[in-house]
Amino acid sequence: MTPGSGASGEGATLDNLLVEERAFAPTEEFAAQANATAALYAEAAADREAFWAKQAERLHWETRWSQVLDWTKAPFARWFVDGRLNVAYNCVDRHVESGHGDQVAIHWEGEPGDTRTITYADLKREVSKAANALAALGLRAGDRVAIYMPMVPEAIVSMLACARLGLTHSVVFGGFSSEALRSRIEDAAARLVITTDGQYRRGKAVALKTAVDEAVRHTPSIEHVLVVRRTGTDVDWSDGRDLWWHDLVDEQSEEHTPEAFDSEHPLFILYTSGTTGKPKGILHTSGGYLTQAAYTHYNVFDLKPDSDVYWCTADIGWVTGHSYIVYGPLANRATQVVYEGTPNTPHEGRHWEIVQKYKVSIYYTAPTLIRTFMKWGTDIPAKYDLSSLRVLGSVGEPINPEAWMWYREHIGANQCPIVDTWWQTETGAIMISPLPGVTATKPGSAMAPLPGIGAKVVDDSGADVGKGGGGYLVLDQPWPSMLRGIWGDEQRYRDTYWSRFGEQGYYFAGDGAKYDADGAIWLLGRVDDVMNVSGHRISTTEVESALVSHPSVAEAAVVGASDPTTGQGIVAFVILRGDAGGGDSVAKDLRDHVAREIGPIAKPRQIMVVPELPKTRSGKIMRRLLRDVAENRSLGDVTTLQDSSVMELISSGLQKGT
Ligand code: 6R9
Repeated sequence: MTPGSGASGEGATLDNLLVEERAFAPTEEFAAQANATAALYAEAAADREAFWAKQAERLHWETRWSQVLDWTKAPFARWFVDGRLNVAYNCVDRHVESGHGDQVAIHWEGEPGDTRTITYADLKREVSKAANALAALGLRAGDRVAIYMPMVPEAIVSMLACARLGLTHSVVFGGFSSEALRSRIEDAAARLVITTDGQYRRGKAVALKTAVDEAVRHTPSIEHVLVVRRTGTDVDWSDGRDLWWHDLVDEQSEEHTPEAFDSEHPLFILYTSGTTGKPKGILHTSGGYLTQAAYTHYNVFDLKPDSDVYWCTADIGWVTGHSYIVYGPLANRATQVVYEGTPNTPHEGRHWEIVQKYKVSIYYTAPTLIRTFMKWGTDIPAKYDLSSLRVLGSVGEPINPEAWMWYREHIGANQCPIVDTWWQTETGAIMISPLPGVTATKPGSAMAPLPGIGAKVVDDSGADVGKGGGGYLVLDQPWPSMLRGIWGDEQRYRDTYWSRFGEQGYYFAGDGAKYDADGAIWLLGRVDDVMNVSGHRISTTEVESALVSHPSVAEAAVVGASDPTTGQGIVAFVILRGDAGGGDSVAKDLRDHVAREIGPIAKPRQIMVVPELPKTRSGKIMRRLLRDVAENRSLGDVTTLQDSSVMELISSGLQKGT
């Protein structure tokens, strides 16, 4: 945390921050058909454990639990104690057994335009064959498997095959380097890596297996590399170690009997880049995780398995892909679109073309992409028939009210409820979100904890700040899909999440938040993104929202740079819209605009017009690097940047005096 980031602390908060008077009540029509009702809140409040037990009933349990929650060894939770289930059976087989084998599970759209239609019966055959193949390699329940693949159906099949056998998967995003893969394989001591020969990126086939070859040279725990042929790219081959998917998996039997595992059996490890040090292997288990993934997916997206076409644009390399492409939707028998490629390949209307083609009704994406769509222009979505859409979702960072309104108007035709869903890799599933059909939404607010979830905003001492107050977001009750630890590092788990408010026993999420006058929750970004200017706390998000609300600005990133007078000074990096003029007057206009929107205290000290912003592969702006630029330092570690040339572009542009 930066000095003085005590989010509630001494400095006066600005009264006019985030004054948002627009609210959108659900339509009667939507409410009448909604899965969720207001009664859920009361039910969960009356008896939380009974409420979660009821949610767990949506799954098939081989053996029922004897106890809903064991929290006696806090912060290590056990949910649905002694219950036994098979996660893959719940996501696949039971839908076939209930007569839905012919329902499409996945409409897969490859980047080059090739497609595959996979029904639940197909999925059952594919997962069974893959499970037989992994078992034939000698893998046994509890072993770890690394999955390093683009968004091909075999990636999902691989995850489910692991779940079916009780193997713990560790999916590593296909855009990560071989070094990132190596350190993750090593940390988890994985025995197998599943990969592809290559992957498509912006219309080009690029090698992927080469990165695996490099990584496994240093990871003796790996016995085999299983390779799916995707691009036809030439690969080096290590006989005995390397195996083609089509040789090994295709010849397997389509029959495989799933075994039930303990509710707390490890399902997956997913590494998150901590702010410092080595990535944390976040551990999730089976019964509680699947219960909350399914419950939230059903209620937050209002999923109707018989009629909806759902599309989550995330990659399976991120937690959103785990919970809202694989486990939640498949547990709920969704029909979904899975898209392999980038949103502007081969053209900037690709997403809307896909929505039109498959009549997508639920669309879940990230604010960074929404702002990119804004930058590309409203005429692009306007060319497509988006009338099938009925629910829109957002995840990953606070969504600026401006982007929220654009999403509502230009994608949702002012008809669709928008669910801004706050959660983390660590929480496993959505925690704070409106319920469509129930909640009146405010643009930019995630609104309230879901039924069954306890979240609040507290000050430094752990006291609830109350309406109108700001501070730290904490989770004050254990939840079924909570992380069960950091792989191999119990102490780091305690230190990172449970020591900050140890006395109260709260989980520290690392996000700043505030309640508005009505008690709605507004996420303000990570606490290390909260600036302190002359004793006033100002969130980078709030200034960014103000900037983006100016007609000339397409995207903005704000950092607090150290300042001898004010502690921190606000430095803004902005990308202008195509039709906006540059020049000195723009910087002045924008500074005045922010002063008008928020208050003179929030006026950026400096505005830098840049062609691009540095982002991680999951689309988060790397403020750390911008802070380096703002403070005239040499750049820190750039290895997690999606595109490492961005920083050169920014620096060279600034030297030219733009
Ligand atoms: C699901 C995911 C978690 C961090 C989290 C917060 C930010 C996610 C948000 C949001 C505001 C939302 N975040 N959703 N902030 N509003 N709706 O993104 O997981 O990659 O672990 O990131 O992302 O800062 O702490 P993960």
